Amino acid sequence: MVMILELCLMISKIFIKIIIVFFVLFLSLNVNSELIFKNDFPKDMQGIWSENCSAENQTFIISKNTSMWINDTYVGFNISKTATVDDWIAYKWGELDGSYYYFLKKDKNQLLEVTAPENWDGIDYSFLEENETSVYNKCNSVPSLYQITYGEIINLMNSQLIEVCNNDSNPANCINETFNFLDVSQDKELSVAELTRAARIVVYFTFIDKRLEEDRDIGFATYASTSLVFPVISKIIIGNYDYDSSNTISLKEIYTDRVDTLDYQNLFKDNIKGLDPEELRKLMENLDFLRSILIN
Ligand SMILES: [Ca+2]
Repeated sequence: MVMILELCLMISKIFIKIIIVFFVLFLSLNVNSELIFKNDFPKDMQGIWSENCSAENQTFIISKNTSMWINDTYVGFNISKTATVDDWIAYKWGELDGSYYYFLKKDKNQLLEVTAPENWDGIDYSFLEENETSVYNKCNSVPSLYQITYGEIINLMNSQLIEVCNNDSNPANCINETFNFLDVSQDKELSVAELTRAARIVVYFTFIDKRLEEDRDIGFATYASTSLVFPVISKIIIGNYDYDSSNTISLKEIYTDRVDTLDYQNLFKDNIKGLDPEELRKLMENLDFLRSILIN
């Protein structure tokens, strides 16, 4: 009798163990298979990193919700939220041919990075221990050559623009924030220089970002010539829109061309927040027109 009782107890103990093991296994599989990218990059990972800061031939910049990788043969800008897996921070990097997963971890002052295997199943995390780890050190600044070449994009990373345009459901806020970002002098007017900067950003994302080397060569040629050619085009744009002859263009002036019955003074006092969809559509059309000039 005692033996049967003991056997029952043993079986139930084993059964409970099996259940626990299954539960833990199920839970861990479940957690692992559902990478939910919803966090910002942790504050202590935001900044400028490099395998060798003093060599100035590679930089990895992380902001709240973007990252940028630059070296001699590649440049890419990525908008990403992160997910937490144990003590790793995961983020997804989009390329023209698909997405890649990267895992970051702080180790004292250094940043460690492991790349998930190609066609990763999202379940097996053994690569975190087995794959090669890149080690980055914190740098004080972006290499000056990269700063000169990609300064506008690096500023874009550190602005509110991407967050507003990605998260805010009201497109008017995105347009407003874009104008604010482009208006470096903060005088509510876009000058030739500010429009040229806008054109360089458009050229970067159209021809250079994440492109293959031969495509990028064309992009860089366009990028460089933008600074030479675009001031002339800017003047033409401004010439067509500059109703108060300020040699600059305001959001109000872009808008005025198609819609002339609105009370702009009051409209722009409130930072175009009160636009109804029809007004907004017309504003978009005008901005689309601007964009087509910038690209063509
Ligand atoms: Ca300005």
